[in-house]
Amino acid sequence: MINIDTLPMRVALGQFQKMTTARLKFIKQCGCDDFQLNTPILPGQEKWEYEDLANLVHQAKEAQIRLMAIENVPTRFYDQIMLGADGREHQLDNMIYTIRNIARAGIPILGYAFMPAGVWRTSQAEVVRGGSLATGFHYKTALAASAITETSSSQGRDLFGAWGGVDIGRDYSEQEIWENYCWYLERILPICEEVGLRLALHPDDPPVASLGGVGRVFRNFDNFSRAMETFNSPMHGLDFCHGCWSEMKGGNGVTDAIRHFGERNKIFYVHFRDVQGPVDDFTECYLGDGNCDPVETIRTLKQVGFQGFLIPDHVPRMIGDTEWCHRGRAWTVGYIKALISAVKP
Ligand SMILES: [Mn+2]
Repeated sequence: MINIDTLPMRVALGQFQKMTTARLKFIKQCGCDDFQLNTPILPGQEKWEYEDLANLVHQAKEAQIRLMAIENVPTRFYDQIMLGADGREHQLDNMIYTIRNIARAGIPILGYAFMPAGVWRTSQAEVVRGGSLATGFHYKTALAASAITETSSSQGRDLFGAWGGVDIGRDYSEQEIWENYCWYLERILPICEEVGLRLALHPDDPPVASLGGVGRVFRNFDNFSRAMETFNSPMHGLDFCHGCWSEMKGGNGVTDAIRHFGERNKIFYVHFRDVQGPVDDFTECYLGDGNCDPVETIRTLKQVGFQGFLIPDHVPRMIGDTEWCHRGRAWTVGYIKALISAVKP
C-alpha cells in the first residue's frame, strides 16, 4: 500500500473508467504522478476480483503513476443497501469481498456516494465562456419534468462516468436513507479499518433535499458533520467535491467547511471545480469564473495542512474537445498546478 501520509498536496487526473496507455501518457504529460479511476470497467456483476484490481495497479506502476483511488463501485453493487431492500445482506457480503480486494491490490482510497437517485442535471450543454459547453441544474425545470429521473440519470452516466440512478419504485424520506446509511457504515467501516482502506464520501449532486422522490442526505454541513462524528475513524473522510460545496450555499461556507474538516484530517481528496449560482439554479464553469475564489480555496487547504490530491472533476467542454474533455482537463490541471506552486498559506 502507498504511504499516502508522506505525500505533498498535488494535482492529479481522473474521472474516467478505462485505463489505456494513451490515457496514462496524457496524465504524465500534464505533470501528474497520481490518478483516480471512476467506476472502472471490470468483470463482475456484483463484486470485483483481486486479479483485476491488481492488474490495474500493475499497469499504473509500469507507467510510473500511482493509482490513488477508485471512486464508486457500480450502483448495482449496493443499490439494495442504499434502499434498505431485501438483497442488502447479500450485497454487503459482496462489498466486504470487494473492499478486501481493493485494499489487497494496494489502492489506498475508495470514494463513495450514497444517493440512490443519482446525479441530476437539467442541461448538458449550457454555453459558458467563449462558447464552451458545461452542465446546468435548474430545480424548477427538474420539478416540472418529474418524469425526468430516467433521462437525467442516463445523461449523468454519459457525462460523469457510470454514476446513475437506480429504479426506485417509491418515495424514500431523508431519515430512511440516513438509517440505511448507518446500517451500511456500521458494517463496512470496521472492514476498512482492518484492511487499511480509506472511505471518502462525496456529496449528493445536486445537494437538494429530495429528487425523484428520494431524500438526499449529504447536502449540507450538518449532515456531513453528523456522518463524520457518528462514524469517526481515520479510515473515514471526505471526497471534498468543491463544486457541490459551492452549489450548497452559492459559494458561501466552502472555506469554512475546508477548515473544519481539513483540521480534522477528514479531507482525503478534492474534486476541484466550481459553478455559477446557487443549488437550485447553477451552471458549471471554469475555475476562476465561479462562486468561489480558487486562490482562497488553495490557501485554506494549505493552512489546514492538506496533503492529498486535487483532480479536475467535470470540466467545460472546449472547442474540438474529446468525450473525456482532454482540453478542458489540461487547462484545469495547469491552473491548479500553478496555484499550488504560487499560493502561500
Ligand atoms: Mn464531484
